[in-house]
Amino acid sequence: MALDQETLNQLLDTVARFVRDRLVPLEHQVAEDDAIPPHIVDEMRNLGLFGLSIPDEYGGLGLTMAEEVQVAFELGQTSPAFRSLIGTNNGIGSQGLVIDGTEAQKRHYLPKLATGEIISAFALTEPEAGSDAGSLRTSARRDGDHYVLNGTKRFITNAPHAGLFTVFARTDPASRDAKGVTAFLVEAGTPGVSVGPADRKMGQKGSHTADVVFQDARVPAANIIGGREGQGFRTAMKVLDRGRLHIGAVCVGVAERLIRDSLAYALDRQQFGQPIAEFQLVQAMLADSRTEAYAARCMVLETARQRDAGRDVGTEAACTKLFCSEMVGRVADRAVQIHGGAGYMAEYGVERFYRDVRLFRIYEGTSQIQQLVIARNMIRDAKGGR
Ligand code: COS
Repeated sequence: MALDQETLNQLLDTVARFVRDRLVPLEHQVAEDDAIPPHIVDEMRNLGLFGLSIPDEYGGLGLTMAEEVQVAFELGQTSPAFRSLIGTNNGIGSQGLVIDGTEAQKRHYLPKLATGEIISAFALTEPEAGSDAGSLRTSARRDGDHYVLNGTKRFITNAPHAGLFTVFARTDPASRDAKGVTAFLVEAGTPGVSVGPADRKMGQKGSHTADVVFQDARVPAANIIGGREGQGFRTAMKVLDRGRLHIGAVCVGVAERLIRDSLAYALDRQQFGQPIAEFQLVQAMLADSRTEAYAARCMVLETARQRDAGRDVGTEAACTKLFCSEMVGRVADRAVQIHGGAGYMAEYGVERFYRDVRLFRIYEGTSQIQQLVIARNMIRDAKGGR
């Protein structure tokens, strides 16, 4: 149920202040140390940030999508690594359970995810299965009341911190496509589950990804999300539809931050006897960035409202992810350009954002996958399908 406007405004204001006063001053340190200080993680827990999207009957804030994206606009105003830590519990790590889990599964796990007591991760991608997620090879063989999992998952966000994985594995060995895939809830301590060393990445330092390896890991049959085999791929797609909208909102937040910093710099930096903001070629970059960020914000809000109204927004979520992630790439590029030499230097932080935002065009579906989803849905609709 939607919050009343005053409560929502209070929440947005609290998050904005937390970002400005607590997170922004730590951006450089987090990138240098490749770690978020534990006291900041505790503060995030106390603010309820791990449970934004988890229904209130399971201990979360139960935000609607339209409310959640507004929080994401605020969280986007700082290094994406901070958002990434809470991102999986609110998004891909919990939503499979929220959308398709059984009541018992929800009662068991969601309260701990909502408080951040456990961090969750979404284990879909594999060394040989990225965009073609339906071709995944991790196997789950039935053995009495258990399934035995074998395989490797790759680039799994928050894997080094996770207490719970949503793992997509093939239960039908005869299948090669999406139909034979099942989603399992796998606890990190399960014998046979191991996490590799953290990957070294281009950006988003402080957020960690790693391989997750399953070697004869025995998982109770009761941990199949929703209790039925063969539903896993659909669950993954539903989770990603939602996740793509959230990522779009984060892109808007980052873009707005970069535009603010670029404008402040352009007003301050003097060349040829005046602030560079007075030059029309600089103004054009500021105006293009502002226009695109505004368009992106409107797309996110409209799609979120449509989703809250119960519409299938698979196409619109893909449009939003595509536009917002490409948009923030252009905005970050212009931010570097407006900052000139300073934009290239680490101490100003703009180059860090430039590297950080590159990921948005890749994860939760590349731009090319979004294009493919949009066009396929257009063709399906034209033919009178789903
Ligand atoms: N919501 C619900 N169900 C969906 C769906 C959606 N958005 N999209 C697809 N499905 C269902 C289909 O209806 C189909 O079910 P039926 O067989 O019962 O009809 C099933 O899922 C398989 O769908 P499809 O045939 O479209 O699967 P494909 O293998 O062709 O793959 C793409 C589709 C490419 C869109 C998918 O693999 C994809 O999104 N890849 C990118 C993965 C990704 O984002 N990875 C990032 C890693 S997570 S950070």
